[in-house]
Amino acid sequence: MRILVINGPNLNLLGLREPDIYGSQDYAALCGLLRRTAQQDGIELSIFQSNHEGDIVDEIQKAYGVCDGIVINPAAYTHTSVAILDALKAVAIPAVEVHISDVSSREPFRQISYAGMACIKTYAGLGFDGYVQAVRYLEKYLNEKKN
Ligand code: CA2
Repeated sequence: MRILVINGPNLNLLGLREPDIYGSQDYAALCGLLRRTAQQDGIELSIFQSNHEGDIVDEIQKAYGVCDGIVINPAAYTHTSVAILDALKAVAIPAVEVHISDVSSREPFRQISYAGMACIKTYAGLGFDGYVQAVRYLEKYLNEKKN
């Protein structure tokens, strides 16, 4: 099983500021957690981060026919990007949306998620653990689909 994790703009700076919202661990710690999860579960996992909308669209397109599932935190593009929504719909790879913070209790402009409209599930407000839960949800979903 191959799962691709995509992180959007500024998530590479995790740990630098706003620890009350995003925690104090850095991006390398998030990648380490994801790699350990993949090793424990015996899955192939790749991680991609970009600050550029088009690069995220390209990565989603490249996953077509290669990856079984996508975990995506589009960060600020969550609330603006129809292009990422369309790419997720175009490849039709089961995708799970993750947000470190509880976006539902934040500013009004964070209440819309375009990418979420193409996702089978959303985890928000669970910190880094939301990514682990998203990977595990996808594993279960894909295994059940196989049988
Ligand atoms: O809660 C999340 O995971 C978000 O996707 C994070 C985005 C935000 O725009 C979304 O509304 C919710 C922002 C990521 C910015 O990360 C930072 C990294 C270092 C310092 C400050 C912010």
